[in-house]
Order: sequence, then structure tokens, then C-alpha cells
Amino acid sequence: MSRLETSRGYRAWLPAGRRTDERVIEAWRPLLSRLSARFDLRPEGPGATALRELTGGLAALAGIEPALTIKAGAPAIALGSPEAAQAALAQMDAQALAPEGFRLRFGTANSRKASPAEAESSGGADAAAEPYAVLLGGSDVGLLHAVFAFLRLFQLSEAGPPAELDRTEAPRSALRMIDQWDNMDGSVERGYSGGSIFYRNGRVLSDSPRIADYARLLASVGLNAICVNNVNVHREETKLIAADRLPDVARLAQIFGGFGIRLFLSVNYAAPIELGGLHTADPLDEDVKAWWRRTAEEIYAAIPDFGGFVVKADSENRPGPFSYGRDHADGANLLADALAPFGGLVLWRCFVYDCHQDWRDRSTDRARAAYDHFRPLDGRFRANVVLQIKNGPMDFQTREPVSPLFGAMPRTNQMMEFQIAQEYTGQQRDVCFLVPQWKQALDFDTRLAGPGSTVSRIAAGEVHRFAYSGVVAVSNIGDDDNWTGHHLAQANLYGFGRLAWNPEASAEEIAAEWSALTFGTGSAAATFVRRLLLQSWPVYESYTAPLAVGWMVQPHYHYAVDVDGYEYSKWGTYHFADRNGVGVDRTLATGTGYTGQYAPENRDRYESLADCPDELLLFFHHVPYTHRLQSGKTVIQHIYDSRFEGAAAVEAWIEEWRGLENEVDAERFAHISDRLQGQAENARQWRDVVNTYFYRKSGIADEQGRLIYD
Ligand code: GCV
Repeated sequence: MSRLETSRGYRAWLPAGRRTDERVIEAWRPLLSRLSARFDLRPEGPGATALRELTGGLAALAGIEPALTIKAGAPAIALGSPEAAQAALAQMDAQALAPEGFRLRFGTANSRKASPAEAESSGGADAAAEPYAVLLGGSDVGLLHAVFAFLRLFQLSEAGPPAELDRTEAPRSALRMIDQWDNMDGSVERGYSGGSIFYRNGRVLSDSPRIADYARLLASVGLNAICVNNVNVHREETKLIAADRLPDVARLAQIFGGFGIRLFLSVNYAAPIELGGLHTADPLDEDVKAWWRRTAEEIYAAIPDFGGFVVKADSENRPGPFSYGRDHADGANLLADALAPFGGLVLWRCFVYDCHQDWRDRSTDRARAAYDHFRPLDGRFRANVVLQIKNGPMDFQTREPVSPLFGAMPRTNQMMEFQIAQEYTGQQRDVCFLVPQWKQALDFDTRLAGPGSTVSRIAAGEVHRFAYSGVVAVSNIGDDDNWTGHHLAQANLYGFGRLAWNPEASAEEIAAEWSALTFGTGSAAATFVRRLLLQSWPVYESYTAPLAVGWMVQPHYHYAVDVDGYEYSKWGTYHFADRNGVGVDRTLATGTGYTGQYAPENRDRYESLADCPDELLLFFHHVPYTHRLQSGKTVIQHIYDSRFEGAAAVEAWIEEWRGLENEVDAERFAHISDRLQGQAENARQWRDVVNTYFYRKSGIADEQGRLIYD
């Protein structure tokens, strides 16, 4: 076995080794020994993948190797005797299911004459009721989701007795996507888990088995799209759309397509110049239009199911339509027109702001930028453009309000962008389970179309009836054996997929599911890890960013504490701490007016010092250190308390984890111990630097007289 196969982290949450409760296995064994499958028989298609995953999963979880009958036909896999399966399949109606949806169901079929003994026991009935279970997909991709759902139930030993199986599911949002920030030199921008699994030394690793294994992980949680290169598209990556690179990209698309995942590429807006030899990339120039049309034709000739382009334009020094005096609608529509004949999409990012700000300038507010740039363009984008909007107005901080742009353009498709990579949230060295953060964003009621206009409903296209919408997140994987550097960071990848599929799932359910799949149902380790995950975002927040002030990190690197690291920078990232107070005044009354970008109910709540939620206070208001929070504490006391509490919480986890030494395999025990020690050191440093900084600024002592260095 290879090093990867023996690594405890490599199989992540998927079936590995025998884990299912023996009683569940025995209850299911009679049905699992025969499978009758129907799907589109292409060997690399999602139907074939579904069957492979099911047989592989059953072998790993229960040591069962079923006899197989395979035919072409509407997607379904029946478990049970061939007669019962035939009867079951004859009754099934796939039409009622959403294309990516599925149904798992138990049933009985009167498929053969009863034996004399059976007839006697059933009071003389002449047909035997034969049990079956059926996994039914709305398409072959739906069948694949059915298989993963069934295996998950089985692995969690929640499949119950076969007679109770009855579950119908469909994904809530159409686009459920992952963005890789991978570069062709093998590096990953904001990657904390080793190098790229896609590229090395300028080459595409299109035959690496890791890529299919990654596709399996993504499909197993219901994701259906991936962009395989960094949104910052440099020289080499610009060439991914060139004819000589397309065969490599086509191979990647084929691998992901086999798991029901469509492939996208990030493109360089200046490609007509850098690749096409034109003198301009002006979106209204006829030669530029023709160049993109030809390029789209070549791409679709090589990759018929290509998803489209992701574009970061006029953002952080990347080229874009502004250079030609055009706006973002002109820019996006150029690409949209080229892709439209083939059904391709343009995912246009709204992370556009002035990254050359003068810190002396108090009138510019970076938080306002996306809304100010894009909102006036509502209705001007083509039908195949989707605006990709970061969850907060700044940049994936530990705590931010929801972007006011989301839902504010009723005539423009939108999708929300999260970051699974823990750029500002511990870089996969500290545990920070982000599902509760995403969940809060998805549950946020924008009120833009009346009460109940939540982000999750907007992302599902239920509020504005978007043709395309959904959620996307920046991936956190690399070529480390366990994919994510910190083993527990796998929970974020898992959780994003589960939440994208079903935003109604709770953070508690997702944490419990991942912990049980990964450490074993009912194990002491799973119980502890579940609790630790759920505490981890508040704990990380408590020793780092007080009350949503953000940005107190080392510039560029974004991990360790540096309270003034971004204070006098060009990035528009200030906290304005002085001897009297701290925070950014973003009110309409006296500040930058950012609160005015929200619907009236949210605007008024954020505008009012009395009503603004504590956890967002310093994002919206500059207040004296003696200001009393809704919690009753002063701001300064909250700063001190939360830093002491956060650091102490990490120490307590270490103690508890120590007690689990005999409950977990040695590899993961040592790895997690090691990471927790590092986290404790980081938390101590944050505690002491932040406390000393604010003590020196304010001159106010800690009410509890704890040690604060002066
Ligand atoms: C890919 C932040 C990150 C950058 C990233 C950028 C973006 O600024 O620090 O590394 O660039 O966001 O989302 O485009």
C-alpha cells in the first residue's frame, strides 16, 4: 500500500476500514448481496462512478461483495433478489426527481410464487413479499448522490432496519462550487496544506490519482462545480485556454465530469493582449470580441461540458475594463457573449476596491466599494453572468456583517463566496470550524424583498428567481497526506459541501456527522471533537479580533498578531484605536454612510449604538473604551476578558485531548496534540499583545487584576 493509502487522513470522511455496527450489517446483508444497476454505461460517466463507489464502500464498511447485474437505462440501483429488483425498477418513476436529486426507498414486491411454507405462514397468500431497497437518481449524477447518501447512513450506522429507509433529497442551490487558488508553479495562494495537487513546475498533473480522489471527496458532499486555477491569473495560467494546453484541461474536466462536477477556468482579462497579440483588451473592440469568440469555440471543441470563466478584474492590480473607460457590465458581457452559444457562464467577482488608499483619507471606506461599483449596474448584465460576492464587505475576516450587495440587484444573477481556506482564521494551524459562521451568513435576513429574504433563499434563486445562483468557496486542500494540513480542517471542506446542498442543516448536525464519520460513531474522540469544533470559531474570535474590528494580523501573511500591521497601510483596513476608543464609524449620521447600503430594518439596527449587536459593534461604530456593551461589560473589559478566556479555552482542550490518548490512533493523536500546542502558543501571544496594546492606549486596568504587561 502507498503512503497515502495508509495515512489515516487521506480517505478523510469516506468509508475506510470496517466501521459499521455489526447489527446494521446483518440487517442489511440479505439485500446487499445482489445489486441490479441501470445507468448510462459510459465507463467514465457518473453512473459507472456511482456503482464503483457503492461496491467499494460496501466492501470497506461491511466486507460485502455483491453479485452485480448491470444494464443501460434510467438511473437506479436496486438491492435485493433479481426478481424483487426487477419488480422494484419497473415501478420506479425517475421523472419526479430533480436532476441532481435522489430517492432511497425500501419496498416489497410480489415477484414470485410463495413456497408452501411461506404460503402457510402468510395465511395462504400465494405470492411471497420480497424485500428490496432502491437508490434512484434524477439523473446519473443524482444516482451518485444517492450512493454517497446511502453509504453515509450506513457508515454512521443510521441506515436503521431496511424497512425504515425512505429519504428524498435535492440540492437547494444550482451552483455549489469550489475555487482552487492553485498556480502552475505548484504553489497555492493562501494554501496551508502543502503544494498544489493540480500543477507542478508549469505542468498540469492531469493523470495524478489524487485528482480523482479529490473529485470523489467533493462529490460525496454534493458539490457540482470547480474552478481549477487561481483567480489571480499569471503568465503561465493565462495559457490554460490556449490550444496546446486544452488537452490537459480536457482531461481534468473528464475526471471531474465523472463525478458530476463541471470544470471552470479563471481567465486573465488581458488575455487578448498577452495570448492573442492584440494591442487592446477593450471589451467594446471588435477584434477583442472576435478573439474571445474564437477562444470559446476552441475550448468547447475540446471540452463540450466546460462550465465557463471565473474573472477577477480591476481588483488588486489585475487588469479589467476600467483601463478602457468601460464598466464591469461591459467587461462581463464581452465574455458572456462569447460563451453563450455553448451554455457557458461568466462568474464575475465583485471583490473590487481601491487597494492604493491613503490612510490619511477618512472619506473612503473599503467596505462600501462592492456595492458602490456594482449596484448601479443592476439589469445590465447578460443572462449568463453571475456576480460572485464575498460573504462580507471586506475580506473573509473572522467576523463581518453580510455584504449589503447580496440580494440588492434583483435583475442580476448572484452567488455568495466563502473561504474554506483559513486565511484570516488560523491558517489550518489553529482549529476554526467555519460552518457556524457561514450558517449565520446564510440565515441572515437581508429584508431586501420583505421579511424572509434570507441569503440562503437568495442563493437558491427563490427570492429573485435568478437563472443561476448558489454558493462558492475557496478550497483549503493541498498535497499534504491528510489534504488540509490540520486534520480537523477537513471538517470545513465537508461542512461547506453539506451546507451548500442543504442550508437548513445545522452546524451541530454537520459537526456531529463529520466527527462520527471520521473518528467512529459513538467514540469518545468523536464526542470531544464535535464539541471542540462547535466552540472553535468563538474561541478563535475571542483571542483575536475583538467585536469585529478585524485586520490586527501580520501584513501579507495574515496569521500572527500585529495590532497596527494594517493601520497605516494602503489597503483600506483600519481600526482607528486611539487613547479614547476604537472602531470604525460607518454610520450615516457621522461616519462613512456604509450602514445606508442595507435595507431599512438592518440599516437602523446597525446605525444605532444601542441596537447594534455587540459582536459587530466596532465594525460600525467608533466608541470610547468605557462604552457599555449590551452584555453589560465595558469595551475595554470585554477586550481583556475575551483574550484571557480564549487562551484558557485552548489550554482546556489540550487537557481533554490528552485524556483521549488511548481512544484515537497514534498518528492522529500526535498530530492533533501538536497542532493544539501551536494554537495555545498563538493564543497566548494574541492575548498578551492585544491586552498590552489596549492597556497602553487606554490606561485602564483590568478589573480582575490579571497580568497585563505594560
Ligand atoms: C486570490 C485576499 C487575499 C488574496 C486573494 C484575494 C481575492 O486579498 O489575501 O490572496 O487573491 O483576497 O479574493 O482575490
